[in-house]
Amino acid sequence: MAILDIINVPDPLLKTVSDPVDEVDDQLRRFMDDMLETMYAAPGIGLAAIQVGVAKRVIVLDISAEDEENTPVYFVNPEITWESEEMSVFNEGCLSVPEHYADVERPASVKIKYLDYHGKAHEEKLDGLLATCVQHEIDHLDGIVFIDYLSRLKRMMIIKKVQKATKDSVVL
Ligand code: GNR
Ligand code: NI
Repeated sequence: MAILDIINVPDPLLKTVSDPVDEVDDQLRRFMDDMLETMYAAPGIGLAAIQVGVAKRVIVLDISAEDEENTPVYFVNPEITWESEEMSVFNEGCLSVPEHYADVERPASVKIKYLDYHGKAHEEKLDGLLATCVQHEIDHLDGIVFIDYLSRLKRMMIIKKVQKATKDSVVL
């Protein structure tokens, strides 16, 4: 297992549309294990492969509370097959936009089709935080970061602050 480096905005890789996975094999499972370890270490509740620089349609999530047992979930080639008309607003953050949060409105429930850790196909309806988080992660697979939903001015301000914070944290 390994902790991988997470890239930040405005890294152009975050605009990449990731490629579907052909086969869920041991090599991919090892990569998903590394993604999960990286997500827990960050700490975060979700991670898309492109955030560690790999343009594959893979996401990992764990929305369990700190005092609960870990419940990792893996989604390979996830596709939204249905969205509720009902919307919900959530104050989102992103490991690639450290220390910045903003309200984002998304469908409150979605149905998604995906392959699991073993390559088995599923289709499930998700609500609440899980629905929000999966949509945030699938956006990453399509090159979209939550700040893309904000005004250009707000987005530019956040990107500048993230750039400055990352520069300041470099120990010379
Ligand atoms: O850790 C994360 N928290 C979070 C909070 C609200 C909505 C979405 C998220 S996902 C984020 C981790 C991340 O950047 N995933 O891409
Ligand atoms: Ni994110």
